[in-house]
Amino acid sequence: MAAADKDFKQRDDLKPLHILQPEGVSFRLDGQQLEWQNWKMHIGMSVSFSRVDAYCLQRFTTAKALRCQLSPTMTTVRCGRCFTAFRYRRWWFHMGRQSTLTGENLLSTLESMEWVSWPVNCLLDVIAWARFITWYSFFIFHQTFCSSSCSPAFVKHDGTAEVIQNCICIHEEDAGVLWKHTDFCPGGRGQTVRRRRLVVSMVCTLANYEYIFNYMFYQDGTIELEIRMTGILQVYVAPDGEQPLYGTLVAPNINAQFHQHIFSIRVDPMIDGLNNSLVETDIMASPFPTGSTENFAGNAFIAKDTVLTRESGRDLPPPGVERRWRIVNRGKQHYSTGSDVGYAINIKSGGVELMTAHDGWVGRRATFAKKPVWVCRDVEGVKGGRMWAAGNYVPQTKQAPEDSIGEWVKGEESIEDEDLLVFLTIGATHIPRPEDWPVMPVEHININFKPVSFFACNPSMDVPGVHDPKSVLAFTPDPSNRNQPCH
Ligand SMILES: [Cu+2]
Repeated sequence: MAAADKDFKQRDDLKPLHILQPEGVSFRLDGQQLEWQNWKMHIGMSVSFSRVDAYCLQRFTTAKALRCQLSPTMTTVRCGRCFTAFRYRRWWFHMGRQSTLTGENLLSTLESMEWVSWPVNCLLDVIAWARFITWYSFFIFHQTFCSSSCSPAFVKHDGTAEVIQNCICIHEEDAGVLWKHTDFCPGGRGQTVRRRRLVVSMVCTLANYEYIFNYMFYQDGTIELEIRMTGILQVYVAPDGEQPLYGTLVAPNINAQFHQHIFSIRVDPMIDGLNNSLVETDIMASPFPTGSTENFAGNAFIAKDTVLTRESGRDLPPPGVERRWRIVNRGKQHYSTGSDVGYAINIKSGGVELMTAHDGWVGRRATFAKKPVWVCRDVEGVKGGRMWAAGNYVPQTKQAPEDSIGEWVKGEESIEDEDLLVFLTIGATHIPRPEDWPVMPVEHININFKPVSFFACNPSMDVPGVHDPKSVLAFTPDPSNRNQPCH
């Protein structure tokens, strides 16, 4: 920018912002085992298959256990333009095996990341006290896919092993208010508890984009997966006078194409045991008309649960209906509600619909993108387990491979009280803005998993409120009061 615009000047009105943890971090790391605030997990990374792999979680202060592996497995980025062979062919699996082994150079990208080892004074990607992990890779042909017990691997083009420096970052963040209440009466007492979250993150540069994966763990049992995207839009030089139908002229003669980022998130749950079921909940207006005995004011709405019985891809709801999903263990019930213990899946803020024709090249090859949720049995075949929604390999085919989600569900096997896999389709549809040029401000995709009838009550009631002496009034007419705590 500085070279192109002689008036460009970096702003100079930002004051320093430091995050301090004077007593150190609250988490402990022993090898791959990470403990923090009633969470206990194994973290791992499987670079050879391009995914941050497998967070095994266990709420170890209760009798109930949550174990869950979360892995983003695929993304397909496609462009809306369809006129020329070069453009309509231009869609791909960024995170598939082909991309990382023989295509995009994830390794060199990771090596070039400006992350430094702890303890540190200046981190460019994270402002926090952080711990970074270096993975030592081994030459492994067939990964066991369980990062809790094996080392992740990256095999270079020449077949040798590679060490990836500082590829995973762990840090804590203040995340606003955890819970708060003031008694609604004169002189009523109030209490506020701050929310803290543990963030496990990695960044990879895949061609023109940076993808930032943040796994965030909260004190109330919530898990959030956030994908952030930044980098440089895919563009081409537009002829003079062209008014693009499938893109945006982000600068003169620079056409940034419409596209989608679509991820498949593999969820391997174990909700208080191996035998789980998937419940689909439709929330809708009461079927009884306004004025009726059952709904005289017209304000009633209901939540209708359906336990899914067969392997399938699930549909988005019709207009006027909100649809949710929940993984439950029907062998364990909550002491008060009587409901099955479970974890709800919230993909509402990350949901995306495939915008191409479903019988087109993209739709036929990337079957997973056509449904928001897929559920199937977790079975081991002779060639391994069901890992990648779009297949183990990324050949240049126009059809989905045999070993992919669309084929797995065709057997329509029973999924009640079984060892399940749930695949979630999330993403973003990107209609570029001039403000995304020349480097795009970060876009967020967030989904989360929340306990439902899993804990007896709010599991974060024991988090203490903190009066932080470092929080001070921003403005005060008396400079001597500037460093006084504001509460
Ligand atoms: Cu984009």
